Amino acid sequence: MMTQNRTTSFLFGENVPYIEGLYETYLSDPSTVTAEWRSYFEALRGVPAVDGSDKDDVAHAPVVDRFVELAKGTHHTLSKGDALQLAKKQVAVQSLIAAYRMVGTRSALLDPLQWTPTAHVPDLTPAFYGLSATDMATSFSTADTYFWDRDTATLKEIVDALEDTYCGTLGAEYMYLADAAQRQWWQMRLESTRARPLLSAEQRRHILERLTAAEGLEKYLHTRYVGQKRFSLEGGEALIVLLDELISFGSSLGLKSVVLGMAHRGRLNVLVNTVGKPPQVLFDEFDGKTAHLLPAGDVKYHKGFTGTMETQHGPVEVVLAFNPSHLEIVNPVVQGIARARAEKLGVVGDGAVMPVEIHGDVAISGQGIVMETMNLGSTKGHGTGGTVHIVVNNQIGFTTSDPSESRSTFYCTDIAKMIEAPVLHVNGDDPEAVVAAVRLAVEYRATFGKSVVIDLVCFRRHGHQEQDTPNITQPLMYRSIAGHPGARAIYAKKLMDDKVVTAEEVDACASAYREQLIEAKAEAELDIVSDAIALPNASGSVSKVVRKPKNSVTEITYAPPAREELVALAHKITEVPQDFSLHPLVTKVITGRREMADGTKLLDWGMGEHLAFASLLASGIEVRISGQDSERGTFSHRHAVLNNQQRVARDEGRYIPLAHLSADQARFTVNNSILSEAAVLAFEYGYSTVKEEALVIWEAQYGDFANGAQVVIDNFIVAGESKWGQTSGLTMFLPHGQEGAGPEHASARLERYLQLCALENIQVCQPTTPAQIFHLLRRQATQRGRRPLIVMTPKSMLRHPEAVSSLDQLANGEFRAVLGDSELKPAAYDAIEQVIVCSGKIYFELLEHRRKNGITNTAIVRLEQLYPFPAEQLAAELALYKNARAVVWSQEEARNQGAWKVIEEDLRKALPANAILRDSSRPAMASTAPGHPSMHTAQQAALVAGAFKY
Ligand SMILES: Cc1ncc(C[n+]2csc(CCOP(=O)(O)OP(=O)(O)O)c2C)c(N)n1
Repeated sequence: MMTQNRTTSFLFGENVPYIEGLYETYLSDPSTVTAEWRSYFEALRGVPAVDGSDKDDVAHAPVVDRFVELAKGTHHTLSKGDALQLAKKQVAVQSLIAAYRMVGTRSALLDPLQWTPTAHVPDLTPAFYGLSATDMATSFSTADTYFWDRDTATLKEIVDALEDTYCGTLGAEYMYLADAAQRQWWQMRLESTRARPLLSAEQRRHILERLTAAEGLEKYLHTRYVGQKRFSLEGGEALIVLLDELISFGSSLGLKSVVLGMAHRGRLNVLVNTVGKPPQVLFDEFDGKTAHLLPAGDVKYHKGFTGTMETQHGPVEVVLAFNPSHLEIVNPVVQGIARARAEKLGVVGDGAVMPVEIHGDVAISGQGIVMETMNLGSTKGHGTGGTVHIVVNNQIGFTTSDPSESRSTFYCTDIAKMIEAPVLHVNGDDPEAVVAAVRLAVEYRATFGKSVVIDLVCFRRHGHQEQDTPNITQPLMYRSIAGHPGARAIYAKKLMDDKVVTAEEVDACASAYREQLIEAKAEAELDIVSDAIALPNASGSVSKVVRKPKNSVTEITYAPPAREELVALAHKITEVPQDFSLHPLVTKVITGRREMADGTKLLDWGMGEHLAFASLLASGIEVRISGQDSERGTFSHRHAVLNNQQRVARDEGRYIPLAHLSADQARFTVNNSILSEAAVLAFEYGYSTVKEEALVIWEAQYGDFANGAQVVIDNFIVAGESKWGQTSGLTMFLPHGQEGAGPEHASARLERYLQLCALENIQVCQPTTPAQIFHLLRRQATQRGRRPLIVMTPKSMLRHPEAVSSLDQLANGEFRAVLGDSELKPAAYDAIEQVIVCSGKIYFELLEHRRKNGITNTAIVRLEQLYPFPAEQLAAELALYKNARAVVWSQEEARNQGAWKVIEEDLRKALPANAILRDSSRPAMASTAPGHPSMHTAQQAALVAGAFKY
């Protein structure tokens, strides 16, 4: 109620818009305001019109000024209660705006099938905040917090704008971003445009053309290859529009390269319509005409390809990574490829290389690797400047369509909130909204270097694959799908209604695409497709040469550095900056290394490794190591990073000797990584496929923890070359050895790696001296044919007094797959009645036993490489012992584990004439090692003694 002669003025700034609005309402219909307001406004009628006419004044400024004048006097003022009421309403409006920003997407029109009922969201109704229908015409302030071209708007206008912006076919979730600048960025971008893109007629025709291509390819394949699996994209054709816009719009912001990872769904379509794989090649694959160039090969919907898309702003390279069937596991591989490519192009951190992960709605919410990879994405050693995640959300996963079966989150994308990635949900039937979403996503990433998600809500026209009958389990959903005309038809109609295209042009577009395919098919039938183009590798180049497995990966193409060079490097890596305060334990390590450099002390494992790295770096070969504690080393042997104990800030006082060898040395990177084996190993694998020239090492804390990354080992590391021709020189360090520390810290599961060996796909080694690890790493970095290297690495042996080498052994030797008995003189050979063959740390225990017991009839030979099995070298070594009647394989692993069962046949072939073969192992176990230290000790003693029994 307005009363006169009150001293409290309502004319404080916040009320001005309200009164302005009320004044406008009064001007259009004086009866709609209360009598008091009416008389109040009438009092203002004497105010001259702005244009000097005698018309009613509709300009606001003079009115406001007049209010102020009035307020200064004792005329009309608003009662305290009314002022409060007005303030409350403005707050209510602000709350409503905030709710739309927060949860508006819950009532957005996202589902092309309208299968999910649109939610009633109470906090999106004005009534929830005490606003009523009579408030709809009232004006409120929209200044500052609302990105619109006006400072005031009626409540109705505000609600309409919010509905358009947040509840149309594009829903946005970003309010959980902690950074206010980023939230405002989204508000500005979305609200100022009502979340619609500005598109010319030409751009709209282009969208129709892309939808036509997406649908056209599937239809063509459907009729040509009836019943053949292709994992059709139909229902999600907008993906092709999305990717097209991602690349072309991205290019306008400096994008140079896109690395895509995706599963089966729509992959053939993306290969042809986005990446540029010639359809002829695809037809050859369907026709089973592709030459068997690789030992195994793979199905067509796992294949990768590299192409270039020409855009207005220049070419963009598009890489689709090879992937196995195992859903989502390609994500970290894509990250590794992207990081390595960015480093190669010298553009890390500027967004020019963009990883794009395409997920299924059921897979993204089910597979843990999604979270692990997201967690990797912004770390120092593994960051890629933001990933664009796209979910082809067809609302079904094989036969599972009810979210109550497939997830516990509201949206399938909710995992992305963990990394505060904004999520744009968009209806796949509205390709223009898809374009809006992708532009926002790409610009956001380019601006903030952060990840972003596009949830493309669509459907799956056919079964999981084309032999599947989806109606069995989803009758209702598939009735709805049967009546859906498809995104292309819907958009074509829209453009026809808008007079952007004619019906004839729509038909002509479809025929033109089909004609292209028909021509390509004819070409494929003439067999003029080159096989070579089917084999691009992840480095982005199309490999024309298909490698056949080599005969030997032990071929050495390097000479070790001369002793003086090694000594110089050894000194260099022990230099510490002035005023740098080392921890006493590190001082001891560095002092020890100096003595090794001076030749007054034999080299330990840490020094062997360090000198391998240093010598490679000095000769221009990059070295990169990642693992959970790789800087120091889990067992404190490496100390690749020195930490100033007087450090005053978190990011200072670190010194990396290996990075300070010389100005022209290669890059050295050591990363303490996130605590994920699968994601980091897969990342390093992807990285290594691009940086073929580098020594890339992934290190497990204990070897057995790599079992969480088994899928990476099975599907990429051991099989990538056989399936895809994708080579990698990745090295895995797996601490291994029975030391009484319990079941989970004992075994790197050597047997598993050996079981995965074939066609010289990998190398499995277990070196026992610093010189051997030195030469092995150098061999790995310099040998011609790159193959992954699996190294069983030491724990206690890191400090074993006998596991030492001289500088000469580094300067003169080479890696030896078999080490003969170094304690025996040739004169003693004839007395040898049995030869123990072993691998790894058990050697030192056998040696000790032999010495302690004065045994003279037994030789001990070390197998330092288990695969490729050094058959000739071992046979030659064993043949030295003419009188040997038994060869004993000694291992500390249980009999059903370790190397024994896998190499038994190889050992047998290397036996000298008349010798028998037996083993001395730990008894077969279901676990890897005893949990009781006393049981470990007893078993260890028995298996060592058992090896000498004759
Ligand atoms: C790790 C893993 N588990 C199971 C499967 C078998 N599989 C293949 S596709 C699929 C459903 C995936 O659903 P979604 O992620 O929604 O993708 P869509 O097929 O619907 O596109 C399943 C379970 C697999 N390939 N990988």
